[in-house]
Amino acid sequence: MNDIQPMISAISSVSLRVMKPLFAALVLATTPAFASFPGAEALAKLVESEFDLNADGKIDQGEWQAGVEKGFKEMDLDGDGLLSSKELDALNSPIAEEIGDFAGKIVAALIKNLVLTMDADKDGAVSLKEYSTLTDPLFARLDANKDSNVDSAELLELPMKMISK
Ligand SMILES: [Ca+2]
Ligand SMILES: [Ca+2]
Ligand SMILES: [Ca+2]
Repeated sequence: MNDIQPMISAISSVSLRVMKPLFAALVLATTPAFASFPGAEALAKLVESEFDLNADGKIDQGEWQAGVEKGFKEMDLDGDGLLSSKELDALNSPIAEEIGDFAGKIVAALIKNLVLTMDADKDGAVSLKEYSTLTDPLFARLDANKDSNVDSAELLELPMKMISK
């Protein structure tokens, strides 16, 4: 896992966008490098820019849901409502373009493995419903002050909250 450390630190906010912010957060959360990763702030800004539709500086439940669905649909290339392992493989080339072939392959494989762990019914693909079992409780965990909004400060905890139970 330590081999991935320099690659993770090479990830720019541009490649975070390519990876889809929530998946980038997963990668950060599950690598030992994430604690020192300078991109937690970049990631928070990116999630905010993609999710905060009315630009009031915080994400409410509706915006969260919409952002999660949008990211899911962007990766569901054939539009069948499932993320197949083939569709996850398709992340390879845009990520490789950002951080190089070798690192790109590793990061894409990491994302693929993480996503497929959500495949509860073991049909080899992840539905939005399965995906939501991760992202629904995540919103509540992020909303530390329980005001039904996730603000920029709360978003900084994203990688950490992603793996906490
Ligand atoms: Ca908002
Ligand atoms: Ca699909
Ligand atoms: Ca809050």
